[in-house]
Amino acid sequence: MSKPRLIYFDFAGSRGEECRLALHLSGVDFDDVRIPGADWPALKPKTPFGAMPILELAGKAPIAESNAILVYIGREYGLHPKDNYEAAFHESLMSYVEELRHQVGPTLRISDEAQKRAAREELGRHYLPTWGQNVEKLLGDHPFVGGASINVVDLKLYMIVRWFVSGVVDHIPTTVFDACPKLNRIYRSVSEHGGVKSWTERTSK
Ligand SMILES: N[C@@H](CCC(=O)N[C@@H](CS)C(=O)NCC(=O)O)C(=O)O
Repeated sequence: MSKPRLIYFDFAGSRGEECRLALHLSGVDFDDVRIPGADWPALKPKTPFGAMPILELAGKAPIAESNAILVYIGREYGLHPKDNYEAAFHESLMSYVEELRHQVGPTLRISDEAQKRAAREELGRHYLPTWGQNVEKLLGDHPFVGGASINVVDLKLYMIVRWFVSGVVDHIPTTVFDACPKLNRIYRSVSEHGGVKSWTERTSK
C-alpha cells in the first residue's frame, strides 16, 4: 500500500465524505475504499474505535476520528492553519460540528415515528438555532473561516449545513440555519469551490 486509503461507508455524506473531499482538494492520489453495509459488522471490531472513517497510511497504524483525519490532511497539504491559535479556533468549530452530530445522531435510531418527530422538532426549535447562532458569532465576513482560502474546517461546516438544507433530515426545516448569513456564505463558497464541484461531478456519475 503506497497511496493513502480512506475507508468509509458507500454514501456521499457525513464524516467520511468530508475526509474524501479534503483528500481530493489536497490533490493527493488516494484509495476511496467504500464498505458495503453488509461487510461492516465483520470489520467493526478490527477498527480502532469501532467506527469509520479510517485513514490508512503506508507503514502506519490506522487513524480513526474524522477530526483527527481532517487535521492530519489539512496539516500535510496546506488546508489547516499553521498558526497554533488559528488552528485551535478551526478545531473548536470542528468539534462543535461533532457535538451537533451527537445530538442529532440518536434520532436516526428512533423507530417510533411520533417519537422521532417530537425529538427532531425539539432540536429544530432550540438546539439547532442556538448552535447556528453560536457559530455565527465566531465567523467573520469572508468566503471561508480563515479568509480567502478554503480549509478543512470549511468542509466540515459545509457538510453539516448541506445535511439540513438537502431536506433529508425529516422534521427539521431546511431553513433551520437561514438566520445565519455568515455560515450560509461559507456553505455557498464551499459549494462553488472548483475542487468540491469536481469531486461531486466525479462521484455522482
Ligand atoms: N467521533 C467519530 C464518530 C464516528 C462514527 O460514529 N461513525 C459512524 C458513521 S458517520 C459509524 O461508523 N457508524 C457505524 C457504527 O458505529 O457501527 C468520528 O468523528 O469519526
